[in-house]
Amino acid sequence: MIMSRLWSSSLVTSKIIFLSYVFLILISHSDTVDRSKFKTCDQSGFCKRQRNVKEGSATYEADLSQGTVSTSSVSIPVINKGNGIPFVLEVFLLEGLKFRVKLNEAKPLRPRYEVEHALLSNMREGKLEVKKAADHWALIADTNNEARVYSTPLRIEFYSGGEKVTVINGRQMLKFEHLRKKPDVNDEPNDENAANEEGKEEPEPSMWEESFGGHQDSKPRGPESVGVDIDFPFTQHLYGLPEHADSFLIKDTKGGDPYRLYNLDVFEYEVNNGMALYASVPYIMAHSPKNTVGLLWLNAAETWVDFDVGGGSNLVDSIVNLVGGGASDEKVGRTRWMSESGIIDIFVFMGPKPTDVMRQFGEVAGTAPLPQMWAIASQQCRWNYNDEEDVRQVDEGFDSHDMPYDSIWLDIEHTDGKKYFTWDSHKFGHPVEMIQNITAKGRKMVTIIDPHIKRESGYFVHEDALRDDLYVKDKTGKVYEGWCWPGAASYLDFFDPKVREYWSSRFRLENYPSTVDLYTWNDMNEPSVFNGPEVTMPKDLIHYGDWEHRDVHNLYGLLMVKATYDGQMLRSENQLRPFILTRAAYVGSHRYTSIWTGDNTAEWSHLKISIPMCLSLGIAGFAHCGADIGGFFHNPEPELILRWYQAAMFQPFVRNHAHIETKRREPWLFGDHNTALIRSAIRKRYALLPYWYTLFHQAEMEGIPPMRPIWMLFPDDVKTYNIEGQHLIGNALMVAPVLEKGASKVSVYLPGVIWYDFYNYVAYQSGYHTIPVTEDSIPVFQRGGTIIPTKQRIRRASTLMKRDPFTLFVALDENNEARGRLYIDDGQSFGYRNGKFLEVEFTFKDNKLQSRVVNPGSYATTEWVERVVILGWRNRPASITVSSKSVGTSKLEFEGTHPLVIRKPRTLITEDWEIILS
Ligand code: MIG
Repeated sequence: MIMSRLWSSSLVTSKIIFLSYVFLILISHSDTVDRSKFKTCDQSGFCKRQRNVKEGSATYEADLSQGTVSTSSVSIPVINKGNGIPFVLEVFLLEGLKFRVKLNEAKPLRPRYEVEHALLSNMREGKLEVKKAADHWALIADTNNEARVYSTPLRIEFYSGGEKVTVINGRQMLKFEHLRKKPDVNDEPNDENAANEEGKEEPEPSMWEESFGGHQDSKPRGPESVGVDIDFPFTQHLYGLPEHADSFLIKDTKGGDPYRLYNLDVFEYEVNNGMALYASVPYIMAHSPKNTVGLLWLNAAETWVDFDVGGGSNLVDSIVNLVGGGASDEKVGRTRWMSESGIIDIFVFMGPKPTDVMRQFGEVAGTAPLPQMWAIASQQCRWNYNDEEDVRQVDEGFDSHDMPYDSIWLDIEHTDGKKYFTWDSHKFGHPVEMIQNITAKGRKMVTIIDPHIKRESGYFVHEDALRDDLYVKDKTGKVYEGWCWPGAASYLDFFDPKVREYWSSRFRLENYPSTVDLYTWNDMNEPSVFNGPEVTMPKDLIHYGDWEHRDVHNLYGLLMVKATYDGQMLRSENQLRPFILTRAAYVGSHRYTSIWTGDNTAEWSHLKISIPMCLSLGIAGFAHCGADIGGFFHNPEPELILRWYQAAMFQPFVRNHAHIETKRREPWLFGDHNTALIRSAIRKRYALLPYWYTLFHQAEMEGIPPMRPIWMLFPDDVKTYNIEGQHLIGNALMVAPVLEKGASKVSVYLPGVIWYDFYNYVAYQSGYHTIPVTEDSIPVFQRGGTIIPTKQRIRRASTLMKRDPFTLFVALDENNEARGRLYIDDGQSFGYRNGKFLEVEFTFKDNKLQSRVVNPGSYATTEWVERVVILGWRNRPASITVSSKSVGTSKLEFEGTHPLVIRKPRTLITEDWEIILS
């Protein structure tokens, strides 16, 4: 403290110099997002009203005497003393230590929207014990977990292991705007309506209509926003809230705008800010060494979230902190959530460990299903491949350059005039032949299908939609007409079950001729409307069920991919696992689709941000996330695309994609030298596919994403909490990509005990290291104590490696032990859900490597083990023997000590075997 006061004046001076410097940089940067197209909180009526709420101003009280109790929940009347409006508070316990808190008006003027489709329908209830005290009820889940509802003033506290981990309305900032009749223009200002406004506030003009950027929002239903403070008294380390092009660790929003969640097509988005992007998942994790909790705010309307987590969101703010004597020592993470309509519906996942929270989230929102093997390999896309000849040449280019890839994608230009489910007859006149040419090599094709439907008579989707009433309507009940790629377009109302059924049927083979194994890219599903407010739909449009677009906006993309998923199931008659890539998403979209981070830019900062963006989406359920390799806009310099390839090969979803106006970007176009380096990067991905596939299976089973923040594995190592440029793949690999131009070294933090460079086998103790890098490498480490299954015979596509043998990498820990797992199945069907799979456990202990089939499903395979590489072995063994049913007992050839390479055990992966070193 004294130090900071003494230093403050000189610090302020230098901060101000620094600040002017930053302003100069900002001004000189030209290619940036047009911020004037998108609202700030101040320009969004409800956000402004909600943000004006002061601490301690809420006047809500719970009447415990009128509360009722059931086995898994309580229901308690609440009244807003300020205006007499009655509410109902419900608190539920779900099995597996999850609480749910719902607050709604007791007698709303009309129903308020409650989110549908996002969560699983079969959540299991827990068993609650309720202890009633004079001023609160304690809702006891088990000896370590409880929630307490306090009556006056209303607040809800959550305890885990004796620590208070979450508090709702602890700062008394609840503001729930009740539905009301529009005041008559002739009414006196002090009439009944005005008196019924929340608290003491004056009614604002923005309550009954507002406009932005020349668009009028008629707001016939008036103000109906909800907002409340939610605090985490145990930590300021909050993570997630995708999708933002920002750090994984959430930043303070004091002095800036709140983070915004409103699915938007943001042209040329910039990094390091909380502006809305294509996807919205109102979900965060709060983490400390002792506890981890997850918090889900289930509301699909426009949402803003404020964070008070220390540090300050911008320089001005940190100067204020410095002048004020430095940041305070308290470690409370304070948040406030604000949504334009709907109800308050909050889930608190009690942990206590990060992986517990992931499981709990998965039990509510579902998990990402295991993709087909090809989908986790490398994909090639471009806006656009021009014609069938172009597709053929690109496909052959991969072969002639000896680079594996698994799918080629067609963007919007492949259609007849942006009419989806059609083909341009000149450029793509023979889709069946074209696709068969691709699939014959074990590869797949993906076509884009967008939600805007061209208003052209004769286009079957449009005719069907008009005839069967499938489109979204405007507030007068007329079909809404917007502007998008096809020109005049209308939008299917995916909220209507009959529309979803119609959409799904479009994917039937007879309705979209080509081959069965054709897959789908759903873009523009925020939805993007070129001439709409903020490039999306007006909020006063009407959807199925008489809900305003305002209520359901963030769900539009989810319902589209859900219908697409069902469509692919129809297409393959349930034989093939669907693959969909989406741009827009909400809570639960991951049950149907993979995701990418949209239109990024060929800049180093965008390569860097791809890591936190996918970590953030990962903890929100999106196991299969990636960014356009090289950056969508502009042309990456060779060094950037090389480093991007190297990093992306260690991210879940891998796709090279670029804007129509960029130079061609196939991976052999950056000179022979770079071609070889990129080839080497891609081959590393293919070698690791068995490991990735095992992790994707784990994601489906346990809800844990393959790409993980380091603290997920090392929860008590606080040094991992701020790391944004490094991440784990599973629990065995640490990746630290090169993210700076011209870098010759990378600074790495390694937690735990011992790690090995995965490619040159150098051993590292835990701690900070500066790792030299060459052009051919980014630092990747295998953790001592793990075993990784790989395949080293790289072929043209992953599907062709199906029967190839395994090489195991055994990295020993300080006790000369290690373990690992392998999951295999046919890589494409749903057979694995009916036992057609195999799970193998590898253990190294007492100089013996054992392989045990722990889950002998009925999947039959001839895959075998061709090599074992042991890292951390200290002296040369006298002999090594293998024994199994199929090979009997025999001596093996080997060489080296570190690594110790054991050749050709030849054991089958389907049998138990062991290798003994003596
Ligand atoms: O307004 O389909 O993010 O990947 O290439 C642009 C053309 C529309 C946006 C997607 C991008 C895609 C492009 N689309």
